[in-house]
Amino acid sequence: MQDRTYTADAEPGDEVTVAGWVHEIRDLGGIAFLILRDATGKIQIKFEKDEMDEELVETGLGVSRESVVKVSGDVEEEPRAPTGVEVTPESLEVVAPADPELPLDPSGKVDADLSTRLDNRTLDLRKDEVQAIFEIRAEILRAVREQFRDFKSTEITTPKIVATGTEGGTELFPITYFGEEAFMNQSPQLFKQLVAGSNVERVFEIGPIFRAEEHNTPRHLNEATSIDFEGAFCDADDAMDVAEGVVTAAYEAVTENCSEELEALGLEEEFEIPEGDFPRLSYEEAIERVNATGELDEQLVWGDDLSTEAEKALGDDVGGHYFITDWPSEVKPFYIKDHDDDEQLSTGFDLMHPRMELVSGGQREHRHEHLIEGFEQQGLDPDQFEYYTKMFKYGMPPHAGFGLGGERLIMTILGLENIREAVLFPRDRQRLSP
Ligand code: ATP
Ligand code: AMO
Repeated sequence: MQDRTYTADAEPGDEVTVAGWVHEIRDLGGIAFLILRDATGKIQIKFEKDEMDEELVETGLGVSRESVVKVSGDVEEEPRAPTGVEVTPESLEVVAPADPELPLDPSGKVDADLSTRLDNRTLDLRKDEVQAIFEIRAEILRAVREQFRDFKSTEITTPKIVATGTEGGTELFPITYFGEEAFMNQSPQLFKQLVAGSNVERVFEIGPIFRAEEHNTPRHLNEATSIDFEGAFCDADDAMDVAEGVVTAAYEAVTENCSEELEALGLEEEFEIPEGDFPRLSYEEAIERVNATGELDEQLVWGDDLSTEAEKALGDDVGGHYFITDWPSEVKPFYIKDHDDDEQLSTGFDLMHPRMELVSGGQREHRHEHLIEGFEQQGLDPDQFEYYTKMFKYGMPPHAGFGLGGERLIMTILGLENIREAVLFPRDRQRLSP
């Protein structure tokens, strides 16, 4: 709309046409106000009942909240108005009326539970604090992309319909692909390796992953955004450096560019960039440290995965981001390389936020014959993965990488209680629409 002025740009003395949603109507008797909201803010429209055209006053004050209206008039300074200016309307058009029975109150005066909010996302997104999450999400993804570009990585897009799983057979969504069994991809893992093994060398992808997780938790989604990196001639330490750089860049970008959004979320005071040099604990040190907290009913032994309670106890103990390195080979997937001098010990690592795991990664098994053995050890048929393994016969350099959960990053940065708050239209066991 060429003739439209954003509310934030309306200056005293201007003649404007503003368009947006009816946020509130305050009728004080002789005088009444309509607060109009658009993407840039709000503006007060003043109705002086005795001095203005009766039909205009009736239409303006009769319109239901959240209807879309277009108002033309003069902007004047008014210190008592919420933004210091107001518009005296000359004409008002109801562009799209809203049903007076709203399923959700966008002014936020009445709380709604998450499920009602997600069922009515358009109305929910009219709240400043909800919009702030998605503005920050966009800024985080921008900063992450830029950081990867600074690391000389190329953004890639890999298929989401695939023939094989990589992250454990039970978490796959099967689909039918022209009569053949296929799956929604759980991770770009094998594809990013295939590209890093060309002389493109360093790649990243920000894209959806699909996991048929049965459990309903505040930190799992069935469709999530994975932030993946893979670099040729990198080892696990290099990949950890990149992961730390990307996570830190996200915090820095939010601090620098999202002050209004942080304020809308009430976070402007407490927001902090994590201190660099995240500690790197070996798995062995990590389980010893968890056991020493005395928080667990049962002591962890070598080979155990870290339960949610164990992650929490360790997170409280460390008090910030940290890595767990050198996991037992048996708990890591076939593509993770073992240490050359100890094949019980892998190069796999996780990056942890005190509340949850953010990243998994490691150096990859790049030697063809070892890779084939790895499949067999995990009970997988290497023939099914031939499209992947055969490229390891034609000059596959050592390489390493990681996957970072995009929503987990946003959730931990903003202290959100539930991962679903970081997704516009989350997919979980109960939710397939909207
Ligand atoms: P005016 O002389 O501007 O019409 P008023 O005080 O005579 O103002 P009232 O109907 O008595 O008009 O105002 C009721 C309330 O609305 C008062 O608390 C007043 O401060 C407030 N108010 C009046 N005009 C505005 C305005 N343009 N913006 C915000 N608040 C206003
Ligand atoms: P992993 O399976 O650990 O590793 O996934 C990497 C990161 O993705 C996030 N994540 C999820 N977030 C929300 N809901 C889910 N269901 C979900 N599943 C995973 C987590 C997790 O740390 N291919 C390897 C990565 C690699 O080695 O490069 C992989 O997918 O934050």
